Amino acid sequence: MKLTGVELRRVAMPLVSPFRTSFGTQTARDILLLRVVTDESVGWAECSALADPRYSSEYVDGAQDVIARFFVPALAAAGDLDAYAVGRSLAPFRGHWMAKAALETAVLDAQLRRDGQSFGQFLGAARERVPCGVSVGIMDSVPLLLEAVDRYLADGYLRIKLKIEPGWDLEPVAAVRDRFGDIELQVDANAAYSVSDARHLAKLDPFDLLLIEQPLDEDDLLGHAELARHVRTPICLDESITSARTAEAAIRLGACSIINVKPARVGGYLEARRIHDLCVANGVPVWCGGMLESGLGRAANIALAALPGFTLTGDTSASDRYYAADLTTPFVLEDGHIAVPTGPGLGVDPIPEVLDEVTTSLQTVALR
Ligand code: NPQ
Ligand code: MG
Repeated sequence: MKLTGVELRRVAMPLVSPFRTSFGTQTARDILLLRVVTDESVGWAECSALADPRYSSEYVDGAQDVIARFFVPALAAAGDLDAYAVGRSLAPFRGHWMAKAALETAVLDAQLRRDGQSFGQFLGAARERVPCGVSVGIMDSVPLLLEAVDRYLADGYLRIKLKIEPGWDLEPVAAVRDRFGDIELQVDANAAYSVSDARHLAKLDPFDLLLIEQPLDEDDLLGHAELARHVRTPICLDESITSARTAEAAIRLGACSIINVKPARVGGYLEARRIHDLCVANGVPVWCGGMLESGLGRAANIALAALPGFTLTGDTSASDRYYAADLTTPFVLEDGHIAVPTGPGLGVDPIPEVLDEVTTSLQTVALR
Protein backbone atom coordinates (compact mmCIF):
# COMPACT_ATOMS: atom_id res chain seq x y z
CA MET A 1 0.00 0.00 0.00
CA LYS A 2 1.02 3.58 -0.48
CA LEU A 3 -0.06 6.40 1.82
CA THR A 4 -2.07 9.04 -0.04
CA GLY A 5 -3.70 11.00 2.79
CA VAL A 6 -4.20 11.38 6.53
CA GLU A 7 -7.06 13.21 8.21
CA LEU A 8 -6.93 14.12 11.91
CA ARG A 9 -10.32 14.79 13.45
CA ARG A 10 -11.20 15.82 16.98
CA VAL A 11 -14.53 14.80 18.44
CA ALA A 12 -16.16 15.91 21.69
CA MET A 13 -17.85 13.01 23.44
CA PRO A 14 -19.78 13.81 26.63
CA LEU A 15 -19.69 11.03 29.25
CA VAL A 16 -22.99 9.73 30.63
CA SER A 17 -21.65 10.48 34.12
CA PRO A 18 -18.47 12.11 35.44
CA PHE A 19 -15.54 9.68 35.75
CA ARG A 20 -13.31 10.40 38.75
CA THR A 21 -9.89 8.84 39.27
CA SER A 22 -6.95 9.70 41.53
CA PHE A 23 -5.75 12.02 38.72
CA GLY A 24 -8.92 14.03 38.25
CA THR A 25 -12.56 14.12 37.18
CA GLN A 26 -13.60 13.99 33.53
CA THR A 27 -17.04 14.85 32.18
CA ALA A 28 -16.23 14.44 28.50
CA ARG A 29 -13.58 12.93 26.21
CA ASP A 30 -11.80 15.02 23.61
CA ILE A 31 -10.87 12.23 21.19
CA LEU A 32 -8.46 12.32 18.24
CA LEU A 33 -9.56 10.17 15.29
CA LEU A 34 -7.33 9.20 12.40
CA ARG A 35 -8.48 8.42 8.89
CA VAL A 36 -5.70 7.04 6.74
CA VAL A 37 -6.15 6.80 2.98
CA THR A 38 -3.95 4.53 0.87
CA ASP A 39 -3.95 3.70 -2.81
CA GLU A 40 -5.91 0.52 -1.93
CA SER A 41 -8.21 1.29 1.00
CA VAL A 42 -9.14 3.47 3.96
CA GLY A 43 -8.40 2.83 7.66
CA TRP A 44 -9.67 4.35 10.90
CA ALA A 45 -8.23 4.55 14.39
CA GLU A 46 -8.70 6.39 17.62
CA CYS A 47 -5.87 7.92 19.65
CA SER A 48 -6.37 7.20 23.36
CA ALA A 49 -4.35 10.13 24.69
CA LEU A 50 -6.32 12.14 27.25
CA ALA A 51 -6.69 15.93 27.25
CA ASP A 52 -4.14 16.37 30.07
CA PRO A 53 -0.88 14.49 30.76
CA ARG A 54 -2.10 13.07 34.08
CA TYR A 55 -2.60 9.36 33.33
CA SER A 56 0.67 9.27 31.38
CA SER A 57 2.95 11.91 29.83
CA GLU A 58 0.96 11.97 26.58
CA TYR A 59 -1.89 14.39 25.86
CA VAL A 60 -4.13 14.74 22.86
CA ASP A 61 -2.82 18.05 21.44
CA GLY A 62 0.72 16.68 21.72
CA ALA A 63 -0.29 13.45 20.00
CA GLN A 64 -1.89 15.33 17.13
CA ASP A 65 1.19 17.52 16.77
CA VAL A 66 3.73 14.69 16.76
CA ILE A 67 1.64 12.69 14.28
CA ALA A 68 1.28 15.59 11.84
CA ARG A 69 4.77 17.04 12.30
CA PHE A 70 6.93 13.89 12.39
CA PHE A 71 5.11 10.58 12.00
CA VAL A 72 3.08 11.12 8.84
CA PRO A 73 6.03 12.54 6.84
CA ALA A 74 8.18 9.58 7.98
CA LEU A 75 5.49 7.14 6.83
CA ALA A 76 5.00 8.91 3.52
CA ALA A 77 8.74 8.64 2.89
CA ALA A 78 8.84 4.95 3.79
CA GLY A 79 7.36 3.66 0.54
CA ASP A 80 5.46 0.36 0.66
CA LEU A 81 3.25 0.41 3.71
CA ASP A 82 1.78 -2.16 6.09
CA ALA A 83 1.29 -2.25 9.87
CA TYR A 84 4.77 -3.68 10.51
CA ALA A 85 6.37 -0.96 8.38
CA VAL A 86 4.75 1.67 10.64
CA GLY A 87 6.67 0.39 13.67
CA ARG A 88 9.93 0.33 11.72
CA SER A 89 9.43 3.84 10.31
CA LEU A 90 8.53 5.35 13.67
CA ALA A 91 11.17 3.52 15.75
CA PRO A 92 13.67 6.43 15.52
CA PHE A 93 11.19 8.66 17.40
CA ARG A 94 11.24 8.28 21.20
CA GLY A 95 8.13 7.66 23.26
CA HIS A 96 4.69 8.88 22.09
CA TRP A 97 3.26 5.36 22.32
CA MET A 98 -0.37 6.43 22.02
CA ALA A 99 0.33 8.54 18.94
CA LYS A 100 2.28 5.67 17.35
CA ALA A 101 -0.42 3.16 18.30
CA ALA A 102 -3.09 5.25 16.60
CA LEU A 103 -1.19 5.50 13.33
CA GLU A 104 -0.26 1.81 13.31
CA THR A 105 -3.86 0.86 14.05
CA ALA A 106 -5.23 3.01 11.23
CA VAL A 107 -2.77 1.46 8.77
CA LEU A 108 -3.58 -2.03 10.08
CA ASP A 109 -7.29 -1.29 9.61
CA ALA A 110 -6.63 -0.19 6.01
CA GLN A 111 -4.55 -3.31 5.37
CA LEU A 112 -7.15 -5.68 6.87
CA ARG A 113 -10.08 -4.00 5.09
CA ARG A 114 -8.18 -4.49 1.84
CA ASP A 115 -7.53 -8.15 2.71
CA GLY A 116 -11.07 -8.80 3.98
CA GLN A 117 -9.68 -9.97 7.34
CA SER A 118 -10.93 -8.90 10.77
CA PHE A 119 -8.76 -7.63 13.63
CA GLY A 120 -9.73 -10.76 15.57
CA GLN A 121 -8.61 -13.09 12.78
CA PHE A 122 -5.38 -11.16 12.30
CA LEU A 123 -4.50 -11.04 16.01
CA GLY A 124 -5.43 -14.67 16.71
CA ALA A 125 -8.72 -14.35 18.58
CA ALA A 126 -9.80 -17.66 20.08
CA ARG A 127 -13.35 -16.69 21.07
CA GLU A 128 -16.45 -15.18 19.49
CA ARG A 129 -17.29 -13.10 22.55
CA VAL A 130 -15.41 -11.76 25.54
CA PRO A 131 -16.48 -11.45 29.19
CA CYS A 132 -16.77 -7.84 30.33
CA GLY A 133 -15.89 -5.93 33.46
CA VAL A 134 -16.50 -2.33 34.38
CA SER A 135 -14.33 0.36 35.96
CA VAL A 136 -16.18 2.38 38.61
CA GLY A 137 -14.91 5.86 39.41
CA ILE A 138 -14.39 7.42 42.82
CA MET A 139 -17.77 8.58 44.16
CA ASP A 140 -18.89 11.29 46.54
CA SER A 141 -20.17 8.74 49.06
CA VAL A 142 -20.32 5.01 49.76
CA PRO A 143 -24.11 4.83 49.21
CA LEU A 144 -23.69 6.38 45.75
CA LEU A 145 -20.95 3.85 44.99
CA LEU A 146 -23.16 0.95 46.07
CA GLU A 147 -25.94 2.26 43.87
CA ALA A 148 -23.58 2.40 40.87
CA VAL A 149 -22.16 -1.09 41.48
CA ASP A 150 -25.68 -2.46 41.92
CA ARG A 151 -26.67 -1.08 38.53
CA TYR A 152 -23.59 -2.50 36.76
CA LEU A 153 -24.17 -5.93 38.28
CA ALA A 154 -27.80 -5.75 37.16
CA ASP A 155 -26.53 -4.87 33.65
CA GLY A 156 -24.59 -8.13 33.75
CA TYR A 157 -20.98 -7.00 34.23
CA LEU A 158 -18.95 -9.97 35.41
CA ARG A 159 -16.24 -8.09 37.28
CA ILE A 160 -16.12 -4.78 39.13
CA LYS A 161 -13.05 -2.55 39.35
CA LEU A 162 -13.06 0.24 41.90
CA LYS A 163 -10.86 3.26 41.46
CA ILE A 164 -9.09 4.00 44.75
CA GLU A 165 -6.89 6.71 46.26
CA PRO A 166 -5.73 7.54 49.80
CA GLY A 167 -8.92 8.25 51.76
CA TRP A 168 -11.09 6.18 49.39
CA ASP A 169 -9.90 2.60 49.65
CA LEU A 170 -10.64 0.33 52.65
CA GLU A 171 -14.11 1.72 53.31
CA PRO A 172 -15.54 1.46 49.78
CA VAL A 173 -13.96 -1.97 49.25
CA ALA A 174 -15.38 -3.25 52.56
CA ALA A 175 -18.81 -1.82 51.73
CA VAL A 176 -18.93 -3.43 48.27
CA ARG A 177 -17.79 -6.81 49.64
CA ASP A 178 -20.30 -6.59 52.46
CA ARG A 179 -23.21 -5.71 50.19
CA PHE A 180 -22.48 -7.86 47.12
CA GLY A 181 -20.59 -10.82 48.60
CA ASP A 182 -18.41 -13.05 46.46
CA ILE A 183 -18.28 -11.00 43.22
CA GLU A 184 -15.11 -10.63 41.14
CA LEU A 185 -13.63 -7.43 42.57
CA GLN A 186 -10.39 -5.53 41.98
CA VAL A 187 -9.00 -2.03 42.55
CA ASP A 188 -6.98 0.52 40.54
CA ALA A 189 -4.93 3.27 42.22
CA ASN A 190 -3.45 4.99 39.13
CA ALA A 191 -0.17 5.48 40.99
CA ALA A 192 -1.71 7.33 43.96
CA TYR A 193 0.32 5.57 46.69
CA SER A 194 3.96 5.29 47.76
CA VAL A 195 5.89 2.31 49.02
CA SER A 196 5.56 3.65 52.57
CA ASP A 197 1.81 2.87 52.28
CA ALA A 198 2.62 -0.89 52.22
CA ARG A 199 1.16 -1.59 55.67
CA HIS A 200 -2.01 0.30 54.79
CA LEU A 201 -2.43 -1.47 51.43
CA ALA A 202 -1.95 -4.84 53.18
CA LYS A 203 -5.25 -4.09 54.95
CA LEU A 204 -6.93 -4.79 51.58
CA ASP A 205 -5.73 -8.41 51.82
CA PRO A 206 -8.74 -9.78 53.77
CA PHE A 207 -11.10 -8.66 50.98
CA ASP A 208 -9.78 -11.25 48.50
CA LEU A 209 -9.39 -8.85 45.62
CA LEU A 210 -8.36 -10.27 42.25
CA LEU A 211 -5.61 -7.67 42.09
CA ILE A 212 -4.46 -4.16 42.93
CA GLU A 213 -3.59 -2.19 39.80
CA GLN A 214 -0.71 0.30 39.60
CA PRO A 215 -0.43 1.36 43.25
CA LEU A 216 2.89 3.23 42.73
CA ASP A 217 4.57 5.51 40.18
CA GLU A 218 4.98 4.41 36.59
CA ASP A 219 8.77 4.15 36.83
CA ASP A 220 8.87 2.47 40.25
CA LEU A 221 9.40 -1.20 39.36
CA LEU A 222 11.57 -1.83 42.42
CA GLY A 223 8.97 -0.19 44.66
CA HIS A 224 6.29 -2.52 43.30
CA ALA A 225 8.60 -5.51 43.87
CA GLU A 226 9.13 -4.34 47.46
CA LEU A 227 5.39 -3.78 47.95
CA ALA A 228 4.68 -7.27 46.62
CA ARG A 229 6.59 -8.67 49.58
CA HIS A 230 4.21 -6.93 52.02
CA VAL A 231 0.78 -7.49 50.45
CA ARG A 232 -0.99 -10.73 49.56
CA THR A 233 -3.24 -9.12 46.94
CA PRO A 234 -1.63 -9.74 43.51
CA ILE A 235 -0.05 -6.62 42.01
CA CYS A 236 -1.03 -5.77 38.45
CA LEU A 237 0.80 -3.12 36.43
CA ASP A 238 -0.86 -0.75 33.97
CA GLU A 239 1.02 2.57 33.48
CA SER A 240 4.45 0.91 34.07
CA ILE A 241 4.09 -1.47 31.12
CA THR A 242 5.05 0.51 28.03
CA SER A 243 6.51 -2.34 25.93
CA ALA A 244 7.23 -6.07 25.88
CA ARG A 245 10.65 -5.14 27.25
CA THR A 246 9.31 -3.34 30.32
CA ALA A 247 6.83 -6.18 30.78
CA GLU A 248 9.67 -8.69 30.85
CA ALA A 249 11.63 -6.54 33.32
CA ALA A 250 8.60 -6.17 35.59
CA ILE A 251 7.97 -9.92 35.57
CA ARG A 252 11.61 -10.79 36.27
CA LEU A 253 11.89 -8.23 39.07
CA GLY A 254 8.74 -9.53 40.73
CA ALA A 255 7.11 -6.10 40.33
CA CYS A 256 3.83 -7.67 39.20
CA SER A 257 2.15 -11.04 38.86
CA ILE A 258 -0.58 -9.80 36.47
CA ILE A 259 -0.48 -7.37 33.53
CA ASN A 260 -3.08 -4.96 32.15
CA VAL A 261 -2.47 -4.61 28.40
CA LYS A 262 -3.62 -1.38 26.84
CA PRO A 263 -2.66 -1.37 23.17
CA ALA A 264 -2.48 2.44 23.15
CA ARG A 265 -0.02 2.57 26.02
CA VAL A 266 2.38 0.07 24.42
CA GLY A 267 2.45 1.53 20.90
CA GLY A 268 -0.20 -0.62 19.25
CA TYR A 269 -1.78 -4.03 18.71
CA LEU A 270 1.40 -5.68 17.42
CA GLU A 271 3.30 -4.87 20.63
CA ALA A 272 0.20 -5.74 22.68
CA ARG A 273 0.21 -9.20 21.08
CA ARG A 274 3.93 -9.59 21.90
CA ILE A 275 3.17 -8.80 25.55
CA HIS A 276 0.33 -11.31 25.46
CA ASP A 277 2.72 -13.95 24.12
CA LEU A 278 5.36 -13.08 26.74
CA CYS A 279 2.81 -13.36 29.52
CA VAL A 280 1.56 -16.73 28.25
CA ALA A 281 5.17 -17.99 28.12
CA ASN A 282 5.71 -16.83 31.74
CA GLY A 283 2.37 -17.98 33.13
CA VAL A 284 1.39 -14.38 33.91
CA PRO A 285 -2.35 -13.67 33.57
CA VAL A 286 -3.19 -10.70 31.30
CA TRP A 287 -6.31 -8.71 30.68
CA CYS A 288 -7.30 -5.92 28.32
CA GLY A 289 -7.62 -2.43 29.79
CA GLY A 290 -9.53 0.49 28.34
CA MET A 291 -9.25 4.25 27.87
CA LEU A 292 -12.95 5.14 27.56
CA GLU A 293 -12.71 4.56 23.82
CA SER A 294 -15.47 5.25 21.35
CA GLY A 295 -16.72 2.31 19.31
CA LEU A 296 -13.73 2.59 16.96
CA GLY A 297 -11.16 1.98 19.69
CA ARG A 298 -13.42 -0.44 21.54
CA ALA A 299 -13.78 -2.71 18.47
CA ALA A 300 -10.05 -3.43 18.31
CA ASN A 301 -9.74 -3.86 22.09
CA ILE A 302 -12.48 -6.48 22.05
CA ALA A 303 -10.70 -8.36 19.27
CA LEU A 304 -7.48 -8.32 21.31
CA ALA A 305 -9.27 -9.44 24.48
CA ALA A 306 -10.39 -12.57 22.59
CA LEU A 307 -6.80 -13.89 22.43
CA PRO A 308 -6.34 -17.10 24.45
CA GLY A 309 -3.96 -15.63 27.07
CA PHE A 310 -6.48 -12.97 28.15
CA THR A 311 -7.70 -15.13 31.02
CA LEU A 312 -8.93 -12.31 33.26
CA THR A 313 -12.00 -10.18 32.54
CA GLY A 314 -11.11 -6.82 30.98
CA ASP A 315 -12.34 -3.22 31.13
CA THR A 316 -14.05 -3.81 27.78
CA SER A 317 -17.38 -2.28 28.76
CA ALA A 318 -20.40 -1.69 26.56
CA SER A 319 -20.76 1.66 24.73
CA ASP A 320 -23.54 2.86 27.06
CA ARG A 321 -21.26 2.61 30.13
CA TYR A 322 -19.62 5.81 28.87
CA TYR A 323 -21.55 7.30 25.96
CA ALA A 324 -25.20 8.03 25.23
CA ALA A 325 -24.46 8.08 21.49
CA ASP A 326 -21.43 6.14 20.26
CA LEU A 327 -19.63 6.91 16.99
CA THR A 328 -20.37 3.40 15.71
CA THR A 329 -23.18 0.90 16.09
CA PRO A 330 -23.02 0.54 19.87
CA PHE A 331 -21.35 -2.42 21.56
CA VAL A 332 -23.91 -4.06 23.81
CA LEU A 333 -23.61 -6.41 26.73
CA GLU A 334 -25.29 -9.78 26.28
CA ASP A 335 -25.12 -12.08 29.23
CA GLY A 336 -22.06 -10.17 30.51
CA HIS A 337 -20.23 -10.55 27.18
CA ILE A 338 -19.56 -8.48 24.06
CA ALA A 339 -19.36 -10.12 20.62
CA VAL A 340 -16.04 -9.83 18.78
CA PRO A 341 -16.60 -7.93 15.50
CA THR A 342 -16.26 -10.17 12.45
CA GLY A 343 -16.27 -7.73 9.52
CA PRO A 344 -13.10 -6.64 7.69
CA GLY A 345 -10.68 -4.52 9.77
CA LEU A 346 -12.27 -3.04 12.86
CA GLY A 347 -15.62 -4.39 11.65
CA VAL A 348 -17.35 -1.13 12.53
CA ASP A 349 -17.59 2.28 10.84
CA PRO A 350 -18.26 5.73 12.18
CA ILE A 351 -21.89 6.75 11.62
CA PRO A 352 -21.56 9.83 9.34
CA GLU A 353 -24.34 11.88 11.01
CA VAL A 354 -22.99 11.23 14.51
CA LEU A 355 -19.45 11.96 13.38
CA ASP A 356 -20.51 15.30 11.85
CA GLU A 357 -22.36 16.28 14.98
CA VAL A 358 -19.47 15.67 17.42
CA THR A 359 -16.59 16.91 15.25
CA THR A 360 -14.83 19.99 16.63
CA SER A 361 -11.96 20.24 14.13
CA LEU A 362 -10.56 18.56 11.05
CA GLN A 363 -6.93 18.69 9.90
CA THR A 364 -5.69 17.35 6.57
CA VAL A 365 -2.06 16.44 7.10
CA ALA A 366 0.55 17.34 4.55
CA LEU A 367 2.44 14.20 3.52
CA ARG A 368 5.75 16.06 3.32
C1 NPQ B 1 -7.03 2.80 33.87
N1 NPQ B 1 -9.07 3.23 32.51
O1 NPQ B 1 -7.16 1.60 33.85
C2 NPQ B 1 -7.81 3.71 32.94
C3 NPQ B 1 -7.69 5.11 33.29
C4 NPQ B 1 -8.42 6.10 32.48
C5 NPQ B 1 -11.27 2.24 32.34
O2 NPQ B 1 -10.24 2.69 34.36
C6 NPQ B 1 -11.20 9.98 31.07
C7 NPQ B 1 -11.13 10.01 32.43
C8 NPQ B 1 -10.56 8.99 30.38
C9 NPQ B 1 -10.41 9.04 33.11
C10 NPQ B 1 -9.18 7.01 30.39
C11 NPQ B 1 -10.14 2.74 33.18
C12 NPQ B 1 -9.83 8.02 31.06
C13 NPQ B 1 -9.76 8.05 32.44
C14 NPQ B 1 -8.49 6.07 31.13
C15 NPQ B 1 -9.05 7.08 33.13
O3 NPQ B 1 -6.19 3.28 34.60
MG1 MG C 1 -5.36 1.41 35.32
